[in-house]
Amino acid sequence: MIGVTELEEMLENMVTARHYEERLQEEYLEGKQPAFDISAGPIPGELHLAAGHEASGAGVCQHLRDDDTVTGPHRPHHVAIAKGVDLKRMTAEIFGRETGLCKGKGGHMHLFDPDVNFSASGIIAEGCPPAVGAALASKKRNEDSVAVAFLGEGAIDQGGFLESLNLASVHDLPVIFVVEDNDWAISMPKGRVTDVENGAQRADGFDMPGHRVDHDDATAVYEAAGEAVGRARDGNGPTLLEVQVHRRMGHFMGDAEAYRPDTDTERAQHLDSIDRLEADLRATGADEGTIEEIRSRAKERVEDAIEWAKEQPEPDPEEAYEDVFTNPPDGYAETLRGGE
Ligand SMILES: Cc1ncc(C[n+]2csc(CCOP(=O)(O)OP(=O)(O)O)c2C)c(N)n1
Ligand SMILES: [Mg+2]
Repeated sequence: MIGVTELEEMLENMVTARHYEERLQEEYLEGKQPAFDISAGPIPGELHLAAGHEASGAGVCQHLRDDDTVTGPHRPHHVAIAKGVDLKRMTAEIFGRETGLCKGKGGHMHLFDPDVNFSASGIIAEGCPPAVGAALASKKRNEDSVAVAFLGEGAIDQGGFLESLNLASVHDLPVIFVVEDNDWAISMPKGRVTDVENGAQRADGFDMPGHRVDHDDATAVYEAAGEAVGRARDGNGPTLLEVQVHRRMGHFMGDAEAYRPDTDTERAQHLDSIDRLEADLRATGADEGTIEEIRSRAKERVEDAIEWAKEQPEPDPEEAYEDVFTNPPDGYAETLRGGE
């Protein structure tokens, strides 16, 4: 049974993520109009927001420690926040600043924070093999840390995902695969590309438990993830979880969503996991003051991170040639510069 502290912590992670993304949205649009110049403004490049996905990140990560590994999806902010990634350095990364998690070279999809073992990638299902690798390392070292890979329902037909399920199962590895089902892969509805309605059924072919949480209910995710993480930590192998979430916004900022029926967008905006979690918290006797305190603490943290990030220096363009390879041969940066 979930405790009040866990409910409060999950709510704080979720409202932090929601407010963070609302603020990123405002910052992102600055200078992009009228022709939507994607490279203009304080946040250059693409931006994929995860409003409506918060329950999955918060419910799963509530069970994790810093030494557990998480590989995030291409809309990574809610998971990163729940895993405890440094919010200031993550924001600096999104704003392309030198003090960002990846020195401003990764952008919002490529976050890497070794202090809490978090990474994310713009390549869908890419996080599955590294999560399996982290779980294998944990097992070989006789540790009880676990690994979690987050991916979207549109990525469950990728070879990397299916191969990862097989390796995880055959070696009984402490890894959990979390599929965030928001019904869409960009403009592609799930039913047109995937044979199963319930993605957790993919587990059946790999002899591992598969469980689907039908509503984006953080408490239900917490319960399901508790079982999966406990099983992995106790040395009993992998689990596949699928969580129904909702895409409250376009696939990325600037997506006109002409392919999406209005009723679907309205439905997603109506089903709010944050309201639902607040109701769960009230049911425990929590007063409005406690909820208000959580909300204002989250907002303050977000504002501080954004203000700090915007004051950070931009990287020297010459730096683009550094950190491209691991253990590079001498002089490689000069070769990339054109051999001068
Ligand atoms: C291997 C690979 N193929 C294609 C893409 C282009 N792409 C980016 S996001 C996306 C759809 C992802 O859908 P889903 O996995 O359901 O995640 P969601 O965006 O809905 O959260 C695609 C096809 C990619 N990034 N990586
Ligand atoms: Mg999707």
